Amino acid sequence: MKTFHNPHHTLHQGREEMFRGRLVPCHEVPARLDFVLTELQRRPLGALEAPTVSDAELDKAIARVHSARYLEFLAGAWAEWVAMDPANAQRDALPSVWPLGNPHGFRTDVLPHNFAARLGLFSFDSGSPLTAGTWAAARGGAACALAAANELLAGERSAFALSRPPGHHAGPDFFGGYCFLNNAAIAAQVLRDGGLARVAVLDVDYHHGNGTQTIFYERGDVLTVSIHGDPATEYPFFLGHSDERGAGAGKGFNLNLPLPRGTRFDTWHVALERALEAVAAFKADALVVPMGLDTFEGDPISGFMLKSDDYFVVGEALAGAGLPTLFTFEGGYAVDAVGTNAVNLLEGFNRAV
Ligand code: OKP
Ligand code: ZN
Repeated sequence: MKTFHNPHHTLHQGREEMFRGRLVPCHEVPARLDFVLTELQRRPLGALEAPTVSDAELDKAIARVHSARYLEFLAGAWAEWVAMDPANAQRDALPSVWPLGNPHGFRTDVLPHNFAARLGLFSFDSGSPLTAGTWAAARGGAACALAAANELLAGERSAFALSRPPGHHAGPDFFGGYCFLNNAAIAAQVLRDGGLARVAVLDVDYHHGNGTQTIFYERGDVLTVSIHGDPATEYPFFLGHSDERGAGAGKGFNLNLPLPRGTRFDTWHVALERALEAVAAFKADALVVPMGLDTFEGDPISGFMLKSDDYFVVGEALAGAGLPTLFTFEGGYAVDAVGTNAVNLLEGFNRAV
């Protein structure tokens, strides 16, 4: 399994996020990726390289998933922020006003001139600081996803897109949940555009993959499945319930498997078996796994009880789908365990293929 790592990830380094009524140091830190890299060097799974994709190919892949007005905003946001006040260069931009809109509320069709208003229009929480290097880092992550997808299209059994910031909460035109570009969705779309008829996404992060669900909700060619903390109590709260089954051509092609906070591996594993049954019934040509390691018992912001050794079993079960499989790197905030847990999962996968 080849790993494509994002050499630009440290350019995104948020200072603080709004958390329970105050600003606290960001949970999503560069060290997370460094721990995975170190563990991969200790227990190699295959070649470890930076992606080499052309700017044109990358722009095209990103634009297949995200809207033009969102991308234009994201690419220019930091320059705008600093132009407003040179002192802003020392602080990150955090949204604080949102156009809550359903069904006859605020308008989202008119693009405000005001920067803070657009920052809110294109986001859904105050936990995701936009920094000087956010765009460059996120773009580097999309490049990893694209390179990994190309690897599968070339006939490889698996590939790993190792990047941060994560991606699965980012939607067609919004950021949030530490995510800016949806790497898993970009990879899935590249696989579709490369000729695969059906692609399944199986999200194993603790948090519901709301961005990915929204991107593919009305499509029957990409199955989205997510196992996550019940949104009744867990972030992102407003999506991820079991009655969300897709709409239009996508009806029947979204599956949510919410589990209560405190869930242990035996119960979690039953949900994984159900998820894999759905993937098999869909007759997918490839599998994309947004790999969050925040299901770990030691995770500081999550509530499942998986142990490090359980990730070997998760990897083995995923390999059992028998599909070309692409992993992205999502959550996992018990920083000094995230490398072990990620490589355990991937090693479990490798052993079983
Ligand atoms: C990202 B991923 C809101 C803070 C809530 C957000 C958790 C994002 C998890 N002010 N925390 O799915 O691991
Ligand atoms: Zn998560």
